[in-house]
Amino acid sequence: MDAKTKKLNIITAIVVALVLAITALVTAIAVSSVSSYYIVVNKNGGAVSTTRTPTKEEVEALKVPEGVVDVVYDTDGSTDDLFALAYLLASGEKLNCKAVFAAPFTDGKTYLPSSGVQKSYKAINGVLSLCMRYDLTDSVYKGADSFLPDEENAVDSAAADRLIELSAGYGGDKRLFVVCTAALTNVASALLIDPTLAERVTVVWLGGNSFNSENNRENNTYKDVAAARVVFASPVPLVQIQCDGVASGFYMTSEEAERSLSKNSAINKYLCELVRSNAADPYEWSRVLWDVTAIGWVLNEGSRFTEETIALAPTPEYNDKYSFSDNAKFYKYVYKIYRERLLADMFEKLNTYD
Ligand SMILES: [Ca+2]
Repeated sequence: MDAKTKKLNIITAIVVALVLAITALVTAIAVSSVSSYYIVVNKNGGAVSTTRTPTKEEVEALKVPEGVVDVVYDTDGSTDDLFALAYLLASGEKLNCKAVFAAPFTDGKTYLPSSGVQKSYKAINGVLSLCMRYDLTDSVYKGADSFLPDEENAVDSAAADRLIELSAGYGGDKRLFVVCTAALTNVASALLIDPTLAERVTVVWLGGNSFNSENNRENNTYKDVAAARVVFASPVPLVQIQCDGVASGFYMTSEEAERSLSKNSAINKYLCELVRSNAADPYEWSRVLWDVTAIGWVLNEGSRFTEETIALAPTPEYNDKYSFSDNAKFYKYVYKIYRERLLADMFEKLNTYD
């Protein structure tokens, strides 16, 4: 073999090696981009996969926001909501609370959504007062006094109107974050009144159960399935923190509350008393602070509190299951909560109140 042939062989070998390496790399990227967006559901409604990938804009809109962001909080004022509200208001380094919306609910003592919204409104104002956030007194709005009648008609309310009004200055990279830890009635109504709202806000919702739960019969879902369906079908960027199987791991014991809420402030005393008085029996040592996880997500820079993934959005069905379609939008769901880290941040923030 002469020197020229030897050189040619070496060049050929390098080119072949490069082509093989590039092929392997392209295949790896293709495989990872496909498998990243699979959803596999064992129990709660079926399974779906897709070869579509989200656009850059979709991925950006679903990211935990960087820097200080404006938020509104839509809440039904139960015990965990009030922890979440006090935590949100103490997170001013990151979250600028523009408004709080009272959401409708019903339970064993509250038979009508219209009564529920009044109770939510009262509970929100009680926490604002204990947190001495009198600057927000005029920023609390009552939501819908009934759940959606169907998927086409909104229930008008001061909250829905205010959300649309507030969203005017947002869009593109600067979104208004709508954190909802209740039935999605107010958010869905605002989207039905003004579908362009989807271009200006990102919705973070605590609701629905995990895909491997037996069913999707979860309080924030089944009270207003129509509202959930409107929001999941809308192009609005959506982050779901699922309840059973995900947020259910974010529990706090009474002992942890008593020991860690060490500052003797009015809000800490109130929250501790709520935990004590809501315990059904003396052996109810812990309670789940579901709604705090939704505030945790907006504070989740560097994935310090939650782990999440982009997937095809499911559709909440009226039969308490999810269904799936390859045509669905991409959304984000949380599959893991770092309990101690989130609890520690919440306790530290709550201990800043005088
Ligand atoms: Ca709630």
